[in-house]
Amino acid sequence: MENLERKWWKEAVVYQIYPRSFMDSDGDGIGDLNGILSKLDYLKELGVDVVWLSPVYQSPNDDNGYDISDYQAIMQEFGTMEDFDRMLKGMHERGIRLVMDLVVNHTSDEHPWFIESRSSKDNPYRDYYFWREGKNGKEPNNWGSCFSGSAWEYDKTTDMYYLHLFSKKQPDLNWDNPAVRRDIFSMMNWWCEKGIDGFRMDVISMISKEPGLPDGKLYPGASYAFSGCVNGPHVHEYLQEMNREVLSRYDLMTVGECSGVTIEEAKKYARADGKELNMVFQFEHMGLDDGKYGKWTDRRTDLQSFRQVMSKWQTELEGLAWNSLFLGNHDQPRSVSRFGNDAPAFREACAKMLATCLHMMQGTPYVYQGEELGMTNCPFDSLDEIRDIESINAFHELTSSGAVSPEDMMRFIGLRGRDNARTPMQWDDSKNAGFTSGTPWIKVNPNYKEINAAAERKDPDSVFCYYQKLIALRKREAVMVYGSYELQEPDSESLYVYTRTLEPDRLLVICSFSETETDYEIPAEFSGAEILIGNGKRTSAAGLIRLQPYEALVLKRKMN
Ligand code: TEU
Repeated sequence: MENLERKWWKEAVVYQIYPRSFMDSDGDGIGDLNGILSKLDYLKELGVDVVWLSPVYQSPNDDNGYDISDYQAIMQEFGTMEDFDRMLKGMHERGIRLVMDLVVNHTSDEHPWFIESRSSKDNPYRDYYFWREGKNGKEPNNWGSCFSGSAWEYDKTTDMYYLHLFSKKQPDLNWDNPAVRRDIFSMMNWWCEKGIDGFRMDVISMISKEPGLPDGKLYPGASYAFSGCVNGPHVHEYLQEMNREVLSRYDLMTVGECSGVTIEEAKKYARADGKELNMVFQFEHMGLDDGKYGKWTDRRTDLQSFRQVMSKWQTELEGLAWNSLFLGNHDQPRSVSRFGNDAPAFREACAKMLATCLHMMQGTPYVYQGEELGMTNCPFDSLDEIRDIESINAFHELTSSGAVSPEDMMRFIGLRGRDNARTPMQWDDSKNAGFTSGTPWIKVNPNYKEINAAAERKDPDSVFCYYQKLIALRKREAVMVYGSYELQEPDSESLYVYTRTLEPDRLLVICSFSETETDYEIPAEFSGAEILIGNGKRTSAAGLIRLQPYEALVLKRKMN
């Protein structure tokens, strides 16, 4: 089977760092590169193989670095290029590879390309972006921005509009222009020559726009339509070109952030023949708790649909493309709060159970900073505590139209807002959780006295030590990486059970999503089998067992 081909990036565990919130070395309240350098031994101790670093390039920070004004310079708040080189060296010395965030669907409006582009209609950079005339005194089409409002901004210099699928300070690059592709590929080669080990590609599924930029379907009551700019007509062609011009020249790990990706599309982006990317982030399991106003709701993901979606991706990509496994990142709420139960009585068991459920699947697992501590969502008391442009814009849009009350909206932001993942990393129980000696740029989660790295590193029963074991296990057990997945108990109301098989090894993974005890009959073939890992006190498992709330248990047997 093709995906059984051994690759380092299949065997790796990736750790995502959101630099603004990881560690501040100079007391300005903002995390930085020297802060990361000072914590590399922590990452080594955890055992991760790869760091994915969210953007550290020069940026006016309208969207915390996802709006880049210079791709080849480091954001001043984060340090200098020398700091970067030292950090990269420090990672490599510890056997950790570095994957950089590549944000090339758009630039900042302060990028020199855009400054040129907006200056006149005949500027050589004009076609680096999408400029269109207004229609009847309105925007050129009905597309909405992912961050609320229209996707078009009027610019009086030339009396035309430019496209921005995200904030108006993030104009979309025109990938149909060969000069844009050439400049991006040359910038990527420059980073590769520096010795980085890969790219996580921001909204790469959105780079190719439908010719003519046609209106989208407008739903009743909505002011703007979905642009439909995902998996556009030339996206695969452009990625294959990128692969030829850049990726194939180095030994890299590449992962495309592909909102709106279907299984069929994922098979193209991440095809085992390696013509495009190694893997994609798909978002189907991230949308199961959406409601009428998208993510702004208090709906929760139910086990049935979660299991069905995860299983579909597990089985349908098998042998054809490779999965990325994640339950959280800098855009999502904390996984233990969202998919589990962060009440003190359950939090630790639940964080360990979710980690087991994810890391035992086929694909490359991602740990988002603090997830290895079981960090939770943050109680935000008012809009002034929110820093995220998406949440702030959505608050104004949905409350001013009367669609959602301010109280409900704050509650939804508390459940689903991106800032939940962006509160400072909780290092210890000293002031500001040991993140900064200054004033943190965003609220510190008040639970840092109980939940922090210093305490967990000392406690063998902690979430941190459990992650350590899980990561170490992956190095020893090829079946965790390459085994094929098969769902068991598809109708169970509280258990997610599956097997992994790579002859002669077979694993049975049992995860309870219930806050009460659940009885389960271990299948005969696994009765009495070795316990590989589990979050309970159990030393053996045979016949009928009573699972504790949120128990996880992995059994291993040898086939004859
Ligand atoms: O996110 C892409 C994306 O689709 C987001 O709109 C995401 O769905 C949303 O944040 C979830 O609510 C990427 C980055 O990860 C994000 O941080 C950036 O803001 C965005 O692109 C623009 O660069």
